[in-house]
Amino acid sequence: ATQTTATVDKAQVKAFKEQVEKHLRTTIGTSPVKASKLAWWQAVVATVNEDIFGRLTDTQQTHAKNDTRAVHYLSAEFLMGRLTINNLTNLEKFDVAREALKEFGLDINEICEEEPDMALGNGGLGRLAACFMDSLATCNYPCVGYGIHYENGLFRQEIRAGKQVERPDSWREYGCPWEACRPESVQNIPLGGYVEKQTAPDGSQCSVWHPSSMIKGVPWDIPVVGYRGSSVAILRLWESRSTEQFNWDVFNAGGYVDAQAEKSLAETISKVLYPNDSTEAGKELRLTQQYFFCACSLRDILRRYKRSHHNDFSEFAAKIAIQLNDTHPTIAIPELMRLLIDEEGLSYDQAWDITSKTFNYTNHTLLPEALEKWPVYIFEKLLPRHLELIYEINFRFLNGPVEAKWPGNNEIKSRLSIIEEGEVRKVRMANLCVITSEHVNGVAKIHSKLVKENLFPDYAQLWPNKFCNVTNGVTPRRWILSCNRGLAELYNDVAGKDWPLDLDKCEVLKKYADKKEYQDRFMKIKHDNKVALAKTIKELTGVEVDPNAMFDVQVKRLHEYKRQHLNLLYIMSLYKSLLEDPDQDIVPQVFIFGAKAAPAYTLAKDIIFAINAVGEKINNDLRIKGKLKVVFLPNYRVSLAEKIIPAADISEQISTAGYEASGTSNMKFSMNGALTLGTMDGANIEIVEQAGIENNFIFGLSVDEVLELKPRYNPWDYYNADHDLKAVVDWLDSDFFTPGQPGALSSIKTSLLNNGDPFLVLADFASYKEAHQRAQKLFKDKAKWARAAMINSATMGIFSSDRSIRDYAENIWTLRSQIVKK
Ligand code: DL6
Repeated sequence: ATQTTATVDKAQVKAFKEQVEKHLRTTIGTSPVKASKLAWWQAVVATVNEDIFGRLTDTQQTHAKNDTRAVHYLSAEFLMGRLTINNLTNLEKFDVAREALKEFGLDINEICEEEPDMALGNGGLGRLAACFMDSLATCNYPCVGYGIHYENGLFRQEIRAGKQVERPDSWREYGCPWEACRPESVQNIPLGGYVEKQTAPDGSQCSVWHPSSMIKGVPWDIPVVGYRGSSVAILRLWESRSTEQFNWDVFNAGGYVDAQAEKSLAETISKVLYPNDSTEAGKELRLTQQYFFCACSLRDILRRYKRSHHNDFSEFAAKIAIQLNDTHPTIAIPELMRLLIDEEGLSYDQAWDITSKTFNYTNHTLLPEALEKWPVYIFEKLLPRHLELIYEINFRFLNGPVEAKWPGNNEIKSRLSIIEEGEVRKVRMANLCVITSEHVNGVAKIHSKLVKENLFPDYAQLWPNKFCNVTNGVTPRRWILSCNRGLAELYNDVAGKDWPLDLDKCEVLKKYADKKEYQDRFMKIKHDNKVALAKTIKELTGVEVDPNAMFDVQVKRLHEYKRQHLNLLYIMSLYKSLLEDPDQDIVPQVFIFGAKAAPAYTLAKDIIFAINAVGEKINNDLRIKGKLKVVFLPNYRVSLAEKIIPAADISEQISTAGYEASGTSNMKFSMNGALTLGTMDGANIEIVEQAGIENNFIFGLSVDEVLELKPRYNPWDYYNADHDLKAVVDWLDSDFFTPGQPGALSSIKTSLLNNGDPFLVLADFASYKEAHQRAQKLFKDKAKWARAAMINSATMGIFSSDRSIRDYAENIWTLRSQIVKK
């Protein structure tokens, strides 16, 4: 967050200062002379919390009184990042806090650096959930976010000798001052054991679950402040603890000591976030995590519902909407059925009627390896009663709607069944979601089309109206207002101060896109951000970069489908051409990467190593006169993104078409005036619809072309036909970039040639190179570049997550916005 020139009310500064000092002394137990930066930060948070908690009570009272429908957003991930600057901004107190701290001789940005990122997510999916919480609060929708209070978030990445090393991320080592524990809402969750069939007095059969253990779920609430303090939403995260009854069998057998040892097992459940992005973990612990937080959340939902409706469940679905953020919380479906039938005494039909009107499911990926399937034997062991209910749901589905539509068609039945037959029988979680949910949505237009037509075509025939699209969005409060204060001020001047609530207002900047004065101002903001990022790059990597160079950025999880290796091949070819002709007139460029690889994803880690090795060589090669730099910023995370994105000239969005469901960094980059160099994939398509294809650099195969080419694709054809491409691919095999270690980068070549290049990297290489040439040419024309950057930034209104949330509220959740009364 950079400085603004806004004038600040002196009385407010004085009051804020007094509060901070009071908290420093009475909450933290220190004094201004002795306080560490951490203590100052804690005192600032305590000050801000005074504002937040009052507003939270007002919000909850308003929602309880109105008793309208509320959405419950179930997500295994919430990638919240840091909260201080965002909360100050949303409460419109940032400038006041900055001035108050300045009077203590402190720099607010330095103080806020003390805050650890809440990295409770892997990437896009978790960050989307965080943006949605901000928008739900800002748009005043009744809601609760439910997730897991992981003790360790996504790992901290270190780069040692060019290689990724994973270290634990203990984000609350010294406590998290934003969160409040709520012991009054603790839940006890049963697990394991067996199911006994019993005959009821009326002769009917019923199932009684005898769990073998209980886990305690302790809720931690994190308030999410809406912009201008509108309402305060709650993110409730569950921490697992052992109960005394954790293992009844061991206890009953007199095993006091053994039972204590087993305590740690219960506590393991919320210990760590699985660091897999786009691949299922398939581990027993992972299913236990999913079940644990869903079971806690549903009990919490039922408890609140029953406060005003007692045992009358007729209004349940009218009051409660539950959104499943991907398949991770699918187990909530049989758990709600179980709670309604076994604990509340409803019939199966009544329970199904409620459940199927309550749930909705968002799909975030088409990658087959990410669609969760759980072995039946794991269910038998952990959740035997749930498995029984899943069988029942499946039986009724296959013998009801499927039989009616396709009588006697066993092939279709086996495709649509929740159970996958085979050596290891599996539960297909996505099928359970689709069968149960009222609505199934994808996250960008093209993705939703593929979900309907390619992923679930039979279901779409059965229920065409179930499938819909909600294009993702990002919160402009964090992704412009908080992280790019210079640009925010420009928008204040041209669009008025309400643009963070209505991003369409920014479109007015288009009118100024041809005016030199505004172009200069816009590019000066960008330049200042680049100067700041250059400083960060130097601190983090030791590499000096020139802020006048073109900053070309690819920051996202490392995955073959995202094609960081395509980018790398291009950099190598550029370097090669510079070695051949060091005096050629090219635009100086800095290629900036940030990416974490899943710890077991070897090729992804090899690509990180390759980027670092190539960077090391290029950055130290005096022959190319600094025209090219390559930096890999370690430990990419939300707080680093906030520094990188405002400073980018080029946003690399280069996934194989059809593989990136939406992307959300693409939106953040465009909002901040970067031009997209990308494929027609995910939300890139909608971005260029808004900003104009002529103001971006689109290249590569389209979705249809990829689908057509894939079955007959032969990477060798491209390798043999393109001299430059062949040279750089072969370069990977040498020890040029890894002196003394020949073959250290060969796995990338192998993946491209011998393993079939599943993501068509070589097929898109020539077109990618040509797009870069277009980018360089435009960058040389400062006025034209400024115009294109301004148009990109001005036209991103539809990518505000407020728009996404309104789409969900109107088309999926049927929610009404509630004005919070003080
Ligand atoms: O919808 C949020 C985000 C999309 O923008 C990305 O395109 C997509 O890759 C990501 N999906 C996942 C998949 N994880 N699982 N399962 O993170 O979702």
